[in-house]
Amino acid sequence: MNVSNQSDEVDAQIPYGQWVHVAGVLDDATGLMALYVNGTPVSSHTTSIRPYAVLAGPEPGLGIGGLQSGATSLSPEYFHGQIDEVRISNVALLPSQFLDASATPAGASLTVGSLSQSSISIGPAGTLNLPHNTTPSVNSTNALNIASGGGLDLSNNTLLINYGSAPDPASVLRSYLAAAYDNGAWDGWGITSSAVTANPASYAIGYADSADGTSLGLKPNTIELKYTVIGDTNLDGTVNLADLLALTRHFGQAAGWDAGDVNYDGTVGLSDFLALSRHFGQSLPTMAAVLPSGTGDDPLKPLLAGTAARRRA
Ligand SMILES: [Ca+2]
Ligand SMILES: [Ca+2]
Repeated sequence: MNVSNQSDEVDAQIPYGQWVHVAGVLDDATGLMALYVNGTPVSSHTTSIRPYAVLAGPEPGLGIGGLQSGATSLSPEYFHGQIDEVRISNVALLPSQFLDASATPAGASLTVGSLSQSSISIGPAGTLNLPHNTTPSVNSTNALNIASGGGLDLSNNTLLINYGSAPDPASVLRSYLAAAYDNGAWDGWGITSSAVTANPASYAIGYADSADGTSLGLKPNTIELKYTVIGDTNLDGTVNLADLLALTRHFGQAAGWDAGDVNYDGTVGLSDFLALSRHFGQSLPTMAAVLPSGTGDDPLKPLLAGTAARRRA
């Protein structure tokens, strides 16, 4: 809209239920006004209209997600959905420029309700966050790549990686978890969890690989990443004899979480045994409330008690 209240517009429809990249361009020199969806021009024409004011002051002449006067009763027209990573440029960019991933601002962060993507790639300054859910969500992808410095916050949710005929990514995923784990602090980059960070003494993100055995109940070529109790090697939510046996079978060997490496250093050792035994008998929060905390207990006491209980059964 210009100073004489004349206006012009370009329109396009966008699909429901998915993220799209929308770019609007007005070239002051030529008057070309264009709208791009995911980098493809969808609507354009040449206009003589120019914005009536600079982008400053009480009426800056720019609204994103609603009309400038959207807060008033005159035009309560808000965008019904989520908007993220808004950028404004002082020149009319070409698609190759506004789609340049390297131009993504540092610290870009995206929160999504759930994930079902063919692949997930997170840049060195990006974070992708799943919300904490009362009933944890089960998400899926075929490939996960996180650049050093980036983060995927699973919170208390599950992610299935169906890697198909691609190389088994277990060791790469372990490196992402080791980076986030940071020797127990859970303050690093990689596969993170705000739920674990809130209580790193009790919980962790465990992972199980279908390649490690059918007892894990996974589809072939699948790795499950799951928020659970430290020591729950088979990801059933409880640390019990099955987990202890998996660990003792692989003691001293190079192995993953599902074989007892619960500190992500790639081998099953004494520190893994002590961590598991500290949490023996414990379950995820719904049951944890009625079970005594193992923190600070003699590691063998709950371990032996649990073993005895299993024998009676
Ligand atoms: Ca278990
Ligand atoms: Ca270990």
